[in-house]
Amino acid sequence: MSTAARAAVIRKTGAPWVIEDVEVATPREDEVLVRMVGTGICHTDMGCKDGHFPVPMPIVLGHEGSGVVEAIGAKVSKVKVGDHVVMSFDSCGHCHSCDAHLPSYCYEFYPRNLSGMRSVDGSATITSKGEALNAVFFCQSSFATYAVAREINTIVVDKSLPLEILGPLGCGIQTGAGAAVNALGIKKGDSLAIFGGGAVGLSALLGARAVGAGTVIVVEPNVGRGKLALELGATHVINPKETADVLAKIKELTGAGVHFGLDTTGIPAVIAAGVEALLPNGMMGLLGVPPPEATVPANMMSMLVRGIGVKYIVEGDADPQEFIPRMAGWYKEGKFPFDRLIKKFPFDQINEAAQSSLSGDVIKPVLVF
Ligand code: CXF
Ligand code: ZN
Repeated sequence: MSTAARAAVIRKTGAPWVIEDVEVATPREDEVLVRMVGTGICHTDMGCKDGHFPVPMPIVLGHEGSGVVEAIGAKVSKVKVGDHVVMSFDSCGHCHSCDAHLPSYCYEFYPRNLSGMRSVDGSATITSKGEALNAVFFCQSSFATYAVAREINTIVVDKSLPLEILGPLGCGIQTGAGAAVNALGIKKGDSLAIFGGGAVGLSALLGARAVGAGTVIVVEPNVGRGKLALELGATHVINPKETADVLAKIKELTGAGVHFGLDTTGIPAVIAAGVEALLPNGMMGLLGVPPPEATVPANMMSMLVRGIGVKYIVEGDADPQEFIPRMAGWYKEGKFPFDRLIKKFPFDQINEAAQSSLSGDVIKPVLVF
């Protein structure tokens, strides 16, 4: 028996979201049915909608969902009906990366998260008047009032937390904070330069602060976002519209440079400056979506003599089952105020919410149901 629901559907690349009446499938043995309470909008949703990432149409996007478990499959053992949950990305659970607790590098990451149908047999989890929709986006397609997820990407959270706003812990916030804490391994006193003060960059700042980083510089042209970065614990903000030589400014502020850099812009010239701002043995983490033909712009001799590393980081190197409760714990302790990044919108205002993020007015829109 399916569940009647409403879903925001994209029928053609670039078209706006249209909310339709749909049917959501009964969960299979390793799946759960979640009544959605909130869902963040991530830049990847907008990139898929507008054709920057190839995804099949028609599609139900959304991959930062939070909600209440309504039903579970026969083999689900860790998640129970009534649990409050956050949904994250799917992984196979048994490849070399999954065995190493690095599921964001799962060898099946793309078919499981971006193909739109169940990877095991190509079946659909949402239909619209009998027509199959692509609705296994990040194994949740959370722009709908109900979602089917697998137990492996469903994370049980503390019921005392504000469930409506927890969804972004499943992607954007995990991506930024995890990049700083897990991938770069920032520790007490380490210095970091973050290029871009959007949801991912500011989450990296929050993560760095939670583990006691020293100097944290945020490079961001939007004045409001720069101000927020200072309130959230950045030691310095550089506005590249007002500072002609950002690299020289970082060196001036720090004496010689920073231990770590994180780029959220995907802009080659920004990455080149970031690499030059690193101290010896420094590591530059890349998170931004680049133009399709872009190549890494760093000078190799300059990297060689300082032993510099450059790495693309997916989903903050996080194992969501471990890292989401860790971030939630920091939030409860008052040292990870990710709620400051969020503005809530009713589900029906999905197009306006996405626009508010693209224009820079809102950092992390969250749709509430
Ligand atoms: C995405 C970014 C592009 C590669 C796949 C994972 N992360 C989340 O939005
Ligand atoms: Zn995302």
